[in-house]
Parts: sequence; C-alpha cells; structure tokens
Amino acid sequence: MSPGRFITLEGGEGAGKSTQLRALAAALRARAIDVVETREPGGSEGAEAIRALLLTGRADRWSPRAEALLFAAARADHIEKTIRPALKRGAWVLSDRFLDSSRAYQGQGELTDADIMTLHRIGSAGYLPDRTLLLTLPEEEATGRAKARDGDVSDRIGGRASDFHRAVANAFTRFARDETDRVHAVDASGPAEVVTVRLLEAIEDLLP
Ligand code: T5A
Repeated sequence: MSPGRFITLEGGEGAGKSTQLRALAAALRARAIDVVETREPGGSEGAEAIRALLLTGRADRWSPRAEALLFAAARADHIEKTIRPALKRGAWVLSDRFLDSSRAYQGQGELTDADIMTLHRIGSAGYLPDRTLLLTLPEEEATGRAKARDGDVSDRIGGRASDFHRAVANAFTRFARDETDRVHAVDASGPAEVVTVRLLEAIEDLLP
C-alpha cells in the first residue's frame, strides 16, 4: 500500500481553493487514488459545530485569543477524527485550508506566528501537511470572483477590511518564501482547468 498524503490548499478569499480542491480530487481519483475531501474550519462533526460559532455572528463575537483557540480546538478534532484515520488506511486527504490559515489570519495583531504554532503544538502535536499549495491571485481578481459569487455578503472573518486581507496575503507569501519544501505557491489566475494542471505539477513528486 502506498502511503496516504496530506495536502492542504491555502490562499485568500475567492482564490479558487474549493473549486480546485474538487478538481484535484477528481484528477487523483482518475489515477485510482482514494481521496478524502475536507475543509477547515470543519471537517468533523465537532469541528463543523465550531465552524458555525466562528463564522457567524457579530464581528466582535470572539476576542482574537478566543478565536485562535477555537480554530485550534476545531483543528485538533479534525485531525483526530478525519485526517489521521484516512491517512492510516492509505487515502490522500485534501483540505480546503488548515494551519497556515490560522497563522495568516489569527497570527497578526495581538498574537504572533509563534503563539499560533504553540497552540498547534498543544492541540495537534505540531502536525504538518506533506504539501501546502498556496493559490495566489491579484487582490482585485480574487475580490471580483468572490463578489460575482456572493455579492456583498460575507462571513465574520471574510468581511474584514481590505488592509487585514492584504496582511493575510503577505503572511502567506512569507510562508512560501520561508518554507519552500512544504509550501508551494501556485498561480491561480486563468481558466480553472489550467490552474488544476499547475497544482498537479506541484505535487508530482508525491504521486505513487
Ligand atoms: N479562517 C479559516 C481563519 O481565519 N483561520 C483558520 O484557521 C481557518 C481554517 C473560512 C473563513 O475562515 C477563515 C478564513 C475564511 O475567512 P470559507 O467559507 O471556508 O471561510 O471560505 P474561504 O476559504 O474564504 O473560501 P471562498 O469560498 O471565499 O473562496 P475559495 O474557495 O478560494 O474560492 P471558490 O473556489 O469558491 O471560487 C470563488 C468563485 O470564483 C469562481 C468560482 O466558481 C466561485 O464562484 N472561480 C473562478 N472563476 C474564474 N476562473 C477561475 N479559475 C475560477 N476558480 C474559481
């Protein structure tokens, strides 16, 4: 049995992560790979319940510290209940967002990247993906895609100011620069099928 792999897709709002997760899963299944599609926050019963707490309600529903702890708790449950069992049976797990989202979104302002990594060590023993695919797209294009789909409606975190989302994008860029083995930046512009080909190229060395 070839080993299961844990692949995460990251990036800002509207970059095309969900679209590409589905396409990548289909491409892997066509190669007879057992694939589990999942997402964060969420991906297990407990984590989906926490997702609802995190993404709905007033902007100030949670303090930055409480918010970071909730994401870490959801992730601990997701890993334990969904990710590890799938990997154990040799499946590939594709997750729409994971730890790097917490580092980019919660690890600015009151909390540092080191704080988020400490929470991850406590919650999930510091568990990391085999590969993280960072979908990069110019801000206007990503906003345009999200707007075309959702209009002006957004969730508790997606609805934050553009300065916040710019800082998130800069943090993701930093991870790709500093963690080159794990985090691969992939151009998310152009037709979806072309982006999928780029993503497959970025995991080619992991394929059985
Ligand atoms: N969060 C999450 C944290 O703060 N900390 C954390 O630790 C975690 C895990 C989650 C929110 O939680 C935050 C980040 C987020 O704010 P979510 O509902 O899961 O929110 O949504 P997002 O992850 O932000 O994802 P989106 O749904 O906004 O965007 P996607 O998945 O990147 O994009 P997608 O695929 O839905 O595409 C958007 C639109 O563009 C079209 C699609 O059809 C769709 O309409 N599209 C394209 N159009 C043209 N060309 C292409 N190549 C296209 N690809 C897709």
